[in-house]
Amino acid sequence: MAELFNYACVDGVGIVTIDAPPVNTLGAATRAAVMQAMQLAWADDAAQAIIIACAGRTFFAGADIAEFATGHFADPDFITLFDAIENGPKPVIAAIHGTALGGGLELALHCHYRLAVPSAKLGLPEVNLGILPGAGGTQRLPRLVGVPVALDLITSGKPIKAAQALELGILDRLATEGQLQADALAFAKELIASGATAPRVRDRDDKIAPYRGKPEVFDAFRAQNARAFKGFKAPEAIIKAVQAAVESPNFDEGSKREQALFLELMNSPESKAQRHVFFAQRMTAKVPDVPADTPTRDLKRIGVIGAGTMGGGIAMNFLNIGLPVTLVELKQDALDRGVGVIRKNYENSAAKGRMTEAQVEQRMGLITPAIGLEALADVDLVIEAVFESMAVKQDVFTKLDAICKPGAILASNTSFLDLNEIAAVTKRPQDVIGLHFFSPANVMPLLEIVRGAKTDKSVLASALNIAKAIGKTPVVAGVCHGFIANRAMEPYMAEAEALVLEGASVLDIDRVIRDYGFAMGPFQMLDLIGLDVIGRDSTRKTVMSELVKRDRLGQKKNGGYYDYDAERKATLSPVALEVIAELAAEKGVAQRSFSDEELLGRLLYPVVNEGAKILEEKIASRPSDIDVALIMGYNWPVYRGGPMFWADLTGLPKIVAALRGFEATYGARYAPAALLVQLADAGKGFGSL
Ligand code: 3H9
Repeated sequence: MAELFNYACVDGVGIVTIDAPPVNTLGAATRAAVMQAMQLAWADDAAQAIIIACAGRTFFAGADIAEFATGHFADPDFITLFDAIENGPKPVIAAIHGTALGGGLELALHCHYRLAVPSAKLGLPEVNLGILPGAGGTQRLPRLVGVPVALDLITSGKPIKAAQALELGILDRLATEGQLQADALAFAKELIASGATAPRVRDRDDKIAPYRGKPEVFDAFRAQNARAFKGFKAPEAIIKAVQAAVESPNFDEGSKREQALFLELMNSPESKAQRHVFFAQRMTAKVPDVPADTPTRDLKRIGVIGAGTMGGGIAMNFLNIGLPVTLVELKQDALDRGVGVIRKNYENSAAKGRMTEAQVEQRMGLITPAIGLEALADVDLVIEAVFESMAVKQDVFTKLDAICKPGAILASNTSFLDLNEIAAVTKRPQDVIGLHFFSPANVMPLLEIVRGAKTDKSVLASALNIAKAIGKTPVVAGVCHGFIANRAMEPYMAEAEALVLEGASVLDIDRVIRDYGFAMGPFQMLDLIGLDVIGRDSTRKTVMSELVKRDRLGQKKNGGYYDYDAERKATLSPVALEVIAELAAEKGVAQRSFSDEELLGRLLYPVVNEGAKILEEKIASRPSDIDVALIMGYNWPVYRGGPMFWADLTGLPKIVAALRGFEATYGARYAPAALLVQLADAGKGFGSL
């Protein structure tokens, strides 16, 4: 254990330095190291005050999230350790750099003084893991910052900068950047010289007293955030814990309440799902046969073909990180319009105070608008966002092959087409890759990276790098129709259509999906994106294609499945009902009613089944990549953990049985995938893969 901490006494100050790379998580071994180092400091007669700091890139990043799965915390547990620090015989100063998060910040709140460098960030992000700060954070933070700020910080989980933490009273002072240790030492010596005591945050009452006997403060906060908190358990538990900090007869009672609420959350399916997502998101960039030291290409100049909604959104990602973009269109008016939309987007952000006018101009200045692909001769990465047609894309790639410099990466934003066929028209298929952005491309956090049969590993590694640089979560997919996210969700949309023809109500389907946790049901979503986006080119006669024929394009024109009033309030459309009835009669589909459970199974089990096929075909490297793709690309509710994680919680035998039932009634398209059956028979889940 010695290597996890260092203890030294300098000028009468005991300095405890913890070194648990990469991010100093407070797992059992780190907690033991902190305890051991503190005992040395307490016992050291020369040390009159103590500094706790961390080596490496950050102060403690919080509890070790993997430890939650064990259901308990090994000795010394958080409370024992933190109480010992708080009640110890000498004043303790937390010296913070990097990020003090979760249990890391809670440790600092048990120290008697806190200072941080300006670049440090502090936060209690536990809510993102479906839990609450269970090591005293909900009881101590309100005592420093008051109830409204504490509620806001803990339920949002958003870290704040050191300057704000100082202003709010979380920090006692700021250190000079790069001089944390020297400034902490000077601070400690000042404290010693002035005979300062060891004040405990738990003894403070001034900031919470004004909220005592005022349940309306908590009720108002609950009501204001009802929409954002819907479906999540942690925010409500956080509100209760903070309320307990205010209302409990003494500090220990409040702490007990925090503990009880924490344990409840830790064992909830929602938290298990969110913890799964935390690790899943960090796994996606790890591609089994592409080691971390794979050489990458320097991508300094970007080309984007197509200045429409997609191309413009893609371009903004690179402008945002200061990379110059050559934006190419066929015609001047389309180019002008595209550049104008980008400017408008930035100006809207500036109007909301998210960026300055100077930043708007700086980003706009990075665009080189151009007519014709010849302008792309010296870009390092070109992404085409032209019309989704194989002939059009092949034509573009044939030209790019002739124009672009050797070593340039040629990327397609195709969402369904065969990347290998696109690559085959070039003499450099190794440089061709798919970069599938989700609309709006400057907002949605997912980037599907499509690896062609001949894509070079360095090209893939470079794509993973650039994804990180623009702040997207990459998920690597093999080549197939729709790749991971669109392919997995195709059965869901198909089921929604099939179900209404069988007599299920549009309203019920949308409600069941919202109750599951999606922000909107499939029909609400179609109305929002526009029925023509998918329905115009449908080769089959569907409810959607029939609505499009009647010029009902959704919210943007005449309504779709719903009618919309001036305030965009939706009511079920009689026209849609008529179309559904006509089509069902024409196809001779028998009508019946459905329970909510049945609807949910019909809508979502086929997604799980498609996910299993995606794994069988090695389109995705691991089940958790599918979860991430659907959470980040389709807003699958994060507290369900994605379809594959949810399937494991539901139980694969149940899903297989349901699919077999559908197969018997409706046909072979429901047949459970071999992998799904195999796992269910073996009593295993996708998590075992
Ligand atoms: C908590 O504290 C509960 C308390 O209230 C106590 C209750 C009793 N645990 O993100 P990165 C791994 S809850 C386990 O790529 P960055 C991560 O998986 C916790 N592992 O680096 C990755 O592993 P790998 C509250 C963790 O520089 C590696 O470290 N705290 C943890 O981009 C590097 O991570 C949080 O929620 C962890 N806590 O970002 C903070 N943290 O290399 C979570 C990281 O094998 N962490 N790992 O893939 C973060 O937000 C970021 O990691 C951080 C660094 C900003 C610190």
